[in-house]
Amino acid sequence: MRKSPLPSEITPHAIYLERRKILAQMGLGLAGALSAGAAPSALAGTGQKLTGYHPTAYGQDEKLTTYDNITTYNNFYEFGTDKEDPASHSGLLKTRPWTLTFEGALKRPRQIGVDDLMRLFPLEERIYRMRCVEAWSMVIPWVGFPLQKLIQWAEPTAQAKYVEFVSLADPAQMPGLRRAVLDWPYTEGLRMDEAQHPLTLMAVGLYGEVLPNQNGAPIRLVVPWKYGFKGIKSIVKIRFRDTMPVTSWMKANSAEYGFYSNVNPAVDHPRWSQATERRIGGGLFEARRKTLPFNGYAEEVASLYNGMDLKKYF
Ligand SMILES: Nc1nc2c(c(=O)[nH]1)N[C@H]1C(S)=C(S)[C@@H](COP(=O)(O)O)O[C@H]1N2
Ligand SMILES: [Mo]
Repeated sequence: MRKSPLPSEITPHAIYLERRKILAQMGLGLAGALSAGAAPSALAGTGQKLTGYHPTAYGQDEKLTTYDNITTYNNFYEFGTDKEDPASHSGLLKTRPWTLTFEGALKRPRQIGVDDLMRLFPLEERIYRMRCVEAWSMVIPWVGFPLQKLIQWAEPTAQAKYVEFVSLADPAQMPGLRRAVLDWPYTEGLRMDEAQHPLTLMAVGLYGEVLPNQNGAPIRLVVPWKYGFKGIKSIVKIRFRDTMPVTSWMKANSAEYGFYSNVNPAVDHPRWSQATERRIGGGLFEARRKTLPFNGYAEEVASLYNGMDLKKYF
């Protein structure tokens, strides 16, 4: 299976950070992530450990959001529009067997099961700052692999300029589909170069465990320099296209949600400011934080948008 199994069989989230510290001291390349002080979690988690994943240098020198907050304050409208709905109503989601279908501009259409996929690519842990368009943020230790690798494997043709992602839409498993809050299935998209950027992750876990359903099990997208809604959950289809996909949020309200949706404190949402954000779990008296261009990842990604008017292409 995956390379270099690590002593990562430790269960309680309470000692999670301690483990990371030990790994760092062992010289396993964990940088900057010693964000001590995340509170112990009262929740059990999925209980399914992911083993053999590599800690990486992608760490934020910031306190991790607690497991409880990450898994009970969610947006996953297929299970309802309240923040607690996904945790309460995603219990029926069946995440195995799970097949990803690849179609469109590629050498040949393909399908692969999610377990086979996880065997193909070594898993990494990456701590990313996440910023929702609703002006709140979290710091999440994801486990996954770069989308770049999956794209290489899928062998798109030169026609592929965009990648379109499609979530599962099964009313038997997803009670939120009864309401037409969005044009189901949830779809998202990236430009090919965004999709192939090394920061763009396909996540299968968090806090060292298999993703809970409410966070997009069994596999979801994570694009840390874009607003959270680009991080489409429970993906069943990936389509390579020569034209820009029209995403669910663009269909719902194209004046408020553009294709790019890069985190940009200088471009307000028409109904609220994007200049600051509230860190989830910060407590009543914690000051709002200044939102950073590209959510703090400008050094890595700003060059993708050279010469583009980011007020126009919001
Ligand atoms: N299929 C699907 N994916 C989705 C959503 C959704 O409603 N359906 N919500 C998005 C939004 S708005 C956010 S902020 C993130 C939240 O991810 P999290 O709950 O794991 O923090 O998921 C995104 N992915
Ligand atoms: Mo969001």
